[in-house]
Amino acid sequence: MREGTAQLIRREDYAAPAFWIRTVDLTFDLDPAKTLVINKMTVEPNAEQPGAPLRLDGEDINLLRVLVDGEPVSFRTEGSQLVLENLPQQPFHLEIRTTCAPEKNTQLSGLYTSSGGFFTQCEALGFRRITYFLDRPDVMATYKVTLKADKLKYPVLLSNGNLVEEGVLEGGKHFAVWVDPHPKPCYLFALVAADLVRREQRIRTRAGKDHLLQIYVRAGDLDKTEHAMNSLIASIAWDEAKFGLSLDLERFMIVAVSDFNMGAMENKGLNIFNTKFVLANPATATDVDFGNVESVVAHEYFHNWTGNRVTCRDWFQLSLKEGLTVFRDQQFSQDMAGSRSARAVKRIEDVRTLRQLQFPEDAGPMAHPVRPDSYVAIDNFYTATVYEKGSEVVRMMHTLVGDEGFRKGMALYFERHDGQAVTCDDFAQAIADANPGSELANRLEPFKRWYAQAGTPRVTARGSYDADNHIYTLSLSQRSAPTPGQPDKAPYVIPVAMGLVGRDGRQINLQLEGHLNSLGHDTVLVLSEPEQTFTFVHVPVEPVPSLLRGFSAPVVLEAEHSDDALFTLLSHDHDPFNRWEAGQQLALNRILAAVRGDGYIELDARYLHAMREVLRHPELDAAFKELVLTLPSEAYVAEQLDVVDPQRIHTVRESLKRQLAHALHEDWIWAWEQFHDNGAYSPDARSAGHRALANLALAMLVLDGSLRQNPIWPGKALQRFKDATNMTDRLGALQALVNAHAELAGPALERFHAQFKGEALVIDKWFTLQATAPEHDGKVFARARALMQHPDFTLRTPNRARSLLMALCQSNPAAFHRTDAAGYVFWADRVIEIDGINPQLAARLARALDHWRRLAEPYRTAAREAISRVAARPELSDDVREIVTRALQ
Ligand code: 0A1
Ligand code: ZN
Repeated sequence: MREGTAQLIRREDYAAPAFWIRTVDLTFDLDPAKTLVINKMTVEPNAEQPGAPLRLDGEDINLLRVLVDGEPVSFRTEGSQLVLENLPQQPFHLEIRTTCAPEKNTQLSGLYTSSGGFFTQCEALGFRRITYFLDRPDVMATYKVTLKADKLKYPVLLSNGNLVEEGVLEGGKHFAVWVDPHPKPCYLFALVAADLVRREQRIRTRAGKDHLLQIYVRAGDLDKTEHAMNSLIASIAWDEAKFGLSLDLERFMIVAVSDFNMGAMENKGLNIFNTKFVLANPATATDVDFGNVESVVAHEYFHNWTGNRVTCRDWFQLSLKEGLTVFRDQQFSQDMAGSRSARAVKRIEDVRTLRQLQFPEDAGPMAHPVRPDSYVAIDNFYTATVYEKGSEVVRMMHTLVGDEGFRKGMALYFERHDGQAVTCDDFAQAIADANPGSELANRLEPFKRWYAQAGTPRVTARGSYDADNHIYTLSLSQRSAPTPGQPDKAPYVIPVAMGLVGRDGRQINLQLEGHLNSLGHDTVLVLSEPEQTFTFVHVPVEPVPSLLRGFSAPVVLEAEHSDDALFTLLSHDHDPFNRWEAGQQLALNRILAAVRGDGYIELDARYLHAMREVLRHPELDAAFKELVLTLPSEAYVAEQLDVVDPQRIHTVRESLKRQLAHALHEDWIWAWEQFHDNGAYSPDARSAGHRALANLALAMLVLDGSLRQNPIWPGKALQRFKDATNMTDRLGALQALVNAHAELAGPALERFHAQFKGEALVIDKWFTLQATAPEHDGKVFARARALMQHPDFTLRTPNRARSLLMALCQSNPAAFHRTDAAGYVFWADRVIEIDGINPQLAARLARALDHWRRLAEPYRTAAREAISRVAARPELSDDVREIVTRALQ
């Protein structure tokens, strides 16, 4: 275990390395218990730091010998580093032999075994667990890799680049030699040795080059690879068409592994994926899974340019590749979705994720800038802030320079930096320089505060209408609360996309005072001061402002719209995002009033009428309707409150859901009838939308039926569950029963388990479904705790551990936050237990209590005690130590 050293690493301490490693020749003699690694490097002293010692990183590996230009040399170790002094001042050969024990590597960082095969994960600091190295992204080398292993057990031997040789060895072994011509940082190194089968396809790209695409999986999973292959082909075409970026490898491989800490990894030419994000067929994967596979395949593929060809100078720049690549995968998925409305649905989903994960992060003890200033364990900084907020920062640049300007900016970025390890500043500079005179170029320095300052800014809008002169004045102001280590904030540059909507729904022409030209119906205001006023002339009627269209900046907007204004936007706004937003705001206002008041809520006829109108609307897409009719999550409601009582929020939200289920009964039946029969399965956005709305309708009908002891809809759901021909419908029906606590849920769950016992990803769903059911008399918590003892449960497979524990502790506030503190006791025990196995996973779970300070009593005190109990353990990993220390600060 990486333990105890707990050194704070600071961005301002960055210094170039004292040596460069130019070439690496690695030989692996693969054995689960003891793998021999021979690492031959050519090393070049950095002329700017003559005489400095060479300090190589290593972790959990046994050093056998060190040779410089073929001769043994003396060395010392300092902590986990190997230190060599008095080295030649010219380029020299360095050979290091080590061994490691892949089968004991339960952290899943470095070289490890999974289902009897060998796999690697090197980002961020895994390569040092394979061999001694300058384990930092600004050291780039070309790699030649020789793999030797038992031929029967490990028939497939893969590494980065191109296969140049293979053959048999004595003793039943075989070998393969791979050469990657592209210099890369060691975090992009990968190897796989396993018994796998593959789907492959040859393609010719627009650029006229031929490529071989391969997806490797375990035998039995081949029928789940078609969607990933299609997604890969579409990604390749998109990057060529959109940015002129072509695949630079003859061969591009994806390998699926069931033990993996994250989603997937962009190793050069050899992407390694969590099975969850590559395997999908209609029988075992839902529409959401299909969407995730598409976007993760695209994400990893897009990294080939944004991450691999141009990489990060240091890990503080992580968002350079992650924010940009998330932005690219989100744009890609929108393009794949097609229609304007389907694009908006994707945008709404992305914003929902941002608000659910990133906004709370920005408001808690782990708040950090998109480009952090310091860290203890870099693994803790693969966060929603670096990824999702990072993507929003790139999106704002895109908004400020336009689509064509952004394309030019990307071209300049690659022209300047291809083959280099660079910083977030370099990226922003390239986009700005390619667009002289743009709002971004004119305000680049203040814009970059988005990289430097943590916290979610709040924008307040106030409008006033002068009916006599037809003038509408909009005042926008911004403020940002202090975050850990950052008491004061300078103003941000905030693009506010907007329009003005008449009460009758008409779009109002926009013309700013003092400007001759009309701006049409849509414009982007740039708020860069603490407060600014925008005056619109020739406004014929009092408008409702539609602000932050498409969610043009990652801020909290306080528009203080009246119900009237919100109903106007919900029915008439031309921006689908703001239409959805108005519906959410209407629900949120009602929930908050009840939570702050006496806890009682009775839905008003006007709200119900508006929801009915949306549900029955002849033109709106089913997917959009489903989003509007889904209430804001408990987590999002909690976000709005200074003191959070999770049980109270749950009670209020559940009550609202029941009323919506009951009051719209006939309409839900109508929706079910309309959308439940989809014919043959296709994962396209339109069919998926129909399934989503049908499933919501079914859930509402089962909920209402269960409450009224009417067995009709629970019975129909059970039938649907049995007859379903795809996982989306099957799981939807099962979830309707489970979430309504219907009697039929028990037998259905058993049947589901029996039917899918061989399908690990489906069994994960089975655990999650039970752990995320709405809490009811403590039954859900009790059930989840009992499931720990289920024979299929293990803490060693991250997907399985997450399927139960993250589901309970992160995604089910009312089951987790209990007045008797049993949830927190359970949490602390699991964090400690998992930390001994897999610190990265433990640290993720540890974050479930980030927000303890905002909890009401008795939760607050009990949560603090649980965190303190974890923090008091002397043998914690740095990963968990960093999380609990920050939480208690
Ligand atoms: N770069 C990957 C994410 C990733 C990070 C760390 C990992 O192991 C600890 C694995 C994957 C991505 O953005 O997809
Ligand atoms: Zn990424």
